[in-house]
Amino acid sequence: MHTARSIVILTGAGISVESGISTFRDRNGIWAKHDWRDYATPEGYERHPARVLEFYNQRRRALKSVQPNQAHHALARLEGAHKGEFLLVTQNVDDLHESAGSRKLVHMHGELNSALCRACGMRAPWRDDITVNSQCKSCGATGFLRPDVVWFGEMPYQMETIYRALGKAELFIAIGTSGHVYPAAQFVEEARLSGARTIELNLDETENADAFDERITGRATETVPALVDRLLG
Ligand code: BV8
Repeated sequence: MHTARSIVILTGAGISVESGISTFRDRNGIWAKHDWRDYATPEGYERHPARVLEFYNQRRRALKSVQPNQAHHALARLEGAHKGEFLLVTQNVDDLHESAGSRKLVHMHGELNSALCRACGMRAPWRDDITVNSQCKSCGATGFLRPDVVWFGEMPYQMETIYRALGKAELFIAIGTSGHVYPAAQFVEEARLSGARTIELNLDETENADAFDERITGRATETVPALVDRLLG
């Protein structure tokens, strides 16, 4: 298996738990405290922009006090040592993969550290709070900035790049994702169609566990470094 020429990896909130960032659907997860319809949809934003902006401001501020964990570092090590093609697709909007050194990385659901202008479409790095009075650095419009994250009903980013990589994948690994959100939850099927071997790393059984050739149960900080050691032989 370590001879797999092309590897695609999908990560979800579970890989960041041990860095101190909550998941979405666990008992005390983000959606247990905030209704996703109010906080992660364009309609929710239109209804209460200030409330949604503050929800993301709090999560963006929290990034300043968390660090990547051994799972993030192991994936950066795999990317650096792997001779063939490699793509890391994350559903996470935190910056822990890039902080660990990952470069061949796609944030399909956007990033907390980026702002999007509804007036001109500008997407730009943004580490401060976004408020209803924030001004776009490109077009100068005030009050049109929103978090550059993909909400429900919005098209995820770089889907062509992702499907092209899945079409060539010989190994697909899903780490710390409940397999609940589409289209990410369908990537394993795409990879299988390309003949890839599929492995799922999670704390427990997920919704689409049956779609995987192999399932490794445990905490990401233990299972991911061990799998990377195995892949690098
Ligand atoms: C779209 C971003 C179409 C902002 C989020 C069928 C086909 C296509 C679409 C749909 C469909 N059915 C329904 C839809 C619509 C919808 C959807 O999937 N709904 C679900 C609820 C059924 N999908 C969409 O709307 C998507 N867009 O389809 O567009 C389109 C077509 C044309 C034109 C326009 C549009 C957009 C979805 C993106 C939504 N954005 N958030 C933010 O972060 O606030 S959702 C949110 O869920 C995050 O992005 C998150 O990453 C994502 C997935 O969650 P997970 O990462 O898996 O986290 P979760 O808490 O669920 O699970 C954590 C896992 O970790 C658990 O399994 C746990 O066991 C494990 N774990 C815990 N601790 C550890 C661990 N594992 C290892 N170690 C540990 N220590």
